[in-house]
Amino acid sequence: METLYKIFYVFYSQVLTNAPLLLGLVTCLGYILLKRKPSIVIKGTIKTIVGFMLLQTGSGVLVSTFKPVVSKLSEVYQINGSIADPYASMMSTISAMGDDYSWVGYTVLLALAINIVLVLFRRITGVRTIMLTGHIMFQQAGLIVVFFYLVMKTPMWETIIYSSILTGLYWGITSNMVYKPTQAITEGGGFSIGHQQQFASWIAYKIAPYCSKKKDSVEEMEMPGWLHIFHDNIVSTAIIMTVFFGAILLSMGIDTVQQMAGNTNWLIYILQTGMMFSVAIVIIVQGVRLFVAELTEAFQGISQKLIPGAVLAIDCAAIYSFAPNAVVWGFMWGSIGQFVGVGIMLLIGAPIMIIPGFIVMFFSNATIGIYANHFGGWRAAMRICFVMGLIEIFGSAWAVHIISAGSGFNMSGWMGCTDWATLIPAAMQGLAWGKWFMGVIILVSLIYMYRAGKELRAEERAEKLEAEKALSN
Ligand code: ASC
Repeated sequence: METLYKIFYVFYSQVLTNAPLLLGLVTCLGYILLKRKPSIVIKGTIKTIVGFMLLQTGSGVLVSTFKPVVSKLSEVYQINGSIADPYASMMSTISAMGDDYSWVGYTVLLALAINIVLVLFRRITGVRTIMLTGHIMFQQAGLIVVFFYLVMKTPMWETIIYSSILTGLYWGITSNMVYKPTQAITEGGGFSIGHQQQFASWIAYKIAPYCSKKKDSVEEMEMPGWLHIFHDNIVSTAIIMTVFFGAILLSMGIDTVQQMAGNTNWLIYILQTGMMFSVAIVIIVQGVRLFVAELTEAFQGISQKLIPGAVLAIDCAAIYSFAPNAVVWGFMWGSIGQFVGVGIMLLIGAPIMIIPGFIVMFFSNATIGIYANHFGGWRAAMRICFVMGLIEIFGSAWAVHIISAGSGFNMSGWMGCTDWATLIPAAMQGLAWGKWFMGVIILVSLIYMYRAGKELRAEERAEKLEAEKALSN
């Protein structure tokens, strides 16, 4: 067992959590299975790796530029509490579990196996998506494990088994739920999203059509006169984000802004910060275009020959190039929702406070914004993301409360992303009432699978019929 774990440790620390390499290997294997020429295999692998590294560079620019602004905001407004940030939550998990953190490694391994088994039996389960967003998998499995560890106080293997079942079901089912809407957004890209807000994105996809009568997309807004310049998303992002972050920065007072700007003049710093947002989006969009094109084609090799019918579930930013305006729009309204949420908690003197973190503000709401905008237009995206922003704050406080009430341990960070402020705290609350809730979760999952399986079989029959018709013609 020890040796197996060591092998796995090398795999996860060097490959599974290294998304560019992992996806590069997937492209490479896919093209080999499709028996493509070596030049295509090499070209595709490099483009996937470089494309994903570009995406990470863009995300890095965003996080390094805007995280300090959001942190400063909580410092100036003296908000103390748990920070809604995936990496802070990972740190809390590590500090809570100490030497037992290896339980998380076992859980990732077992949960991934469960996810793959669900896909292998896809004609029964209806699940075709495999979660492959390595760094997220560790953050998520960690939080589920820490919940059992601290609140349920279950012994090692019981913790690992319960956590793996929950995590594996979450990965397989939620990424499967957004497969069809993701296909619509990417015009048949052939992949799904496996990140932190698939359930919320699915809710957005379902309710968006009812949220607004007019379905005008934020990508095709009609602008009169000089406002036409907003049609160019590089320009619109730069202007909107300069005004948005300008307002946030100035609300802290010019002295604070000048202090953050260092030797740069505060006004120029605001302008540069706003422009930087656009820079990051351009880099992300460019990177996504590179690797999505390769991965989509190469993965057919795997879904035809290795794991039949499988679909990859990858990082949320993989859909950003398909709707760059919705990214900015969703982020903006989600952050406003979060700020209002914090304001309400301060007003009512809530005993648990949540400090907004930039990663959640941006990636969760931008992603939900794309689904809401695609299926309900910009008004729906605005309304849904605003509400999701509120929920991200209240739901995170709920999660932190469940853990501290059940164990006395204060999580200094919680994930904060939308599913982790809705679905997961709900599951945790049920489990805190009793282990019998595990049965409820499994029952709900089975009902989902029964329906999804039926749908998938019908789809396959239709495809077969069509193929037969084409043959006989
Ligand atoms: C997260 C997280 C990240 C980002 C990234 C978005 O939730 O932990 O590093 O989002 O995956 O591309």
